Amino acid sequence: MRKLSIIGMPMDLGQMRRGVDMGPSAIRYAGIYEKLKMLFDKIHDMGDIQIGRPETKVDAESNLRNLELVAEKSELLAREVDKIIETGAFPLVLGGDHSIAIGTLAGVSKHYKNLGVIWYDAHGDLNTAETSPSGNIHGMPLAVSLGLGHELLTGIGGFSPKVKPENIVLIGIRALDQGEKDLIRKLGIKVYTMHEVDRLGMTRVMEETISHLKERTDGVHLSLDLDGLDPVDAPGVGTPVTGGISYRESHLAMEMLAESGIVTSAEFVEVNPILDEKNKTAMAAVALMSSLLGDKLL
Ligand code: 4U7
Ligand code: MN
Ligand code: MN
Ligand code: MN
Repeated sequence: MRKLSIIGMPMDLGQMRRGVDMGPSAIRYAGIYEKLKMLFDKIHDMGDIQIGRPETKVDAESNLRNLELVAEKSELLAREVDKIIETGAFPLVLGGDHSIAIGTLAGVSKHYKNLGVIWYDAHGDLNTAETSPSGNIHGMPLAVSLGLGHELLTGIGGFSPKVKPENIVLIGIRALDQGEKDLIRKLGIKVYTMHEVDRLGMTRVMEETISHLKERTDGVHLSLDLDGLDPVDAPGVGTPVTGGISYRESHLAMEMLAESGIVTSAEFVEVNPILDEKNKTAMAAVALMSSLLGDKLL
């Protein structure tokens, strides 16, 4: 029996723009249940993790915004994702800003010795407190999952690291900070920037990504930041960067992942309905989810 569990993580503590906490609600409103129900025998929408939202507090020592709350709430998400996998369902997490990936990956990676991660994003999200220009934790989740960063974050779930550098593939990248570039070179992380997407085409990018991960991983998590798409197709995001992946290319990527059967969990993050145009970005997210989970045009 094919089961899906949906969980909302309405957390906006990892960055400074309000509104991304309404992401799960906007994605549900875009028809997630209707679109996905024919693809599964059973869908369980678990609702949202309770976040609450006191005013922002900057950690005096590390300069990280909302450090303690992000850590506390990530722990809750990790536990829920862990439980979903134990029930045999596919976990689909709705963000929230990208700091939620810290919790998702903590929950998922408990179940895989060699978890693969596809990071579909304009950004690398590979900053630490030392390299971050902003102090915003949504620019750090991939570094945290590699075991780099504040121990309150890397220690979530009780173990670290969650993922090995050779099991990560970044796609759609076009805005890296210097510290992120240095880290990518140092660890030899596989990155398809927009240059490679343009040059090779999305077909080849996905063929290479899939064969790379198939060889070495026992499960693959897709972390899809809607700002990986071009702002024309996904305007409702907090940190848009022009020159992104198109809606059609993104569908192709999801369809190829569906065909490969390698993806074992997913999250769709950074949908900000306040900045959106008539819920366009949430609707794109739902359409991409349905391609990823096996919907076909014919
Ligand atoms: B997102 C940034 F400096 N790199 O660290 C930072 F440009 O989850 C942006 O990908 C991070 O949207 C963007 O603050 C995080 C900045
Ligand atoms: Mn991004
Ligand atoms: Mn991101
Ligand atoms: Mn963003």
